[in-house]
Amino acid sequence: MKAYHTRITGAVLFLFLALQVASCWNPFSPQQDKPEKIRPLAPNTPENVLSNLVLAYRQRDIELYLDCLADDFEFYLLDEDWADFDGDGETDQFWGLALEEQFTRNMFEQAWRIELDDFRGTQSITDPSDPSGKSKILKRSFTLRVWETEESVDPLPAQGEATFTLRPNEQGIWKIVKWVDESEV
Ligand SMILES: [Ca+2]
Repeated sequence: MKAYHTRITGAVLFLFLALQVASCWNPFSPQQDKPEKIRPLAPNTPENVLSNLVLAYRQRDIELYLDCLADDFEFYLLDEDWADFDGDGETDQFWGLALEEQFTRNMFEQAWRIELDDFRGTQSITDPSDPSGKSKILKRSFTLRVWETEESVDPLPAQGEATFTLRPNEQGIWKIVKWVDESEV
């Protein structure tokens, strides 16, 4: 599990697995450390959507989080993180929106404290694989810290790089269609 602790994937998965077996968890615990609500930005640029993604983490707002993701969203894992996440007996190199929602909802609902710094980086290029020429690829680095419980002295740190592909719809609303974990191992 050690490698898991260095990346966003790991923090999410570790919490998901650890809390699945924690039978004493109280879903109505008022002790979670939640910040005040801030309004999200209009999702009319790729950069605004990534800002909203960070805000969703900070506010544990699963609805805002899902608003940032396209219906055909895919999260691609590092090779060493490949595993059978959906239990069909086949190793998965990525997962889709349903598992992303499950893992993230679990973390938002159960972690004691979540801190995600602003993404670092400004690169934005046109996605050469999109025949419409509209999709953009943004590479960013991030630092996430997750405390599992109030008693957790040290957070589960996740630092790394991610490449996001975003696509606008006909109304000019941007969503993330692909998130590739590019973290150094
Ligand atoms: Ca599978």
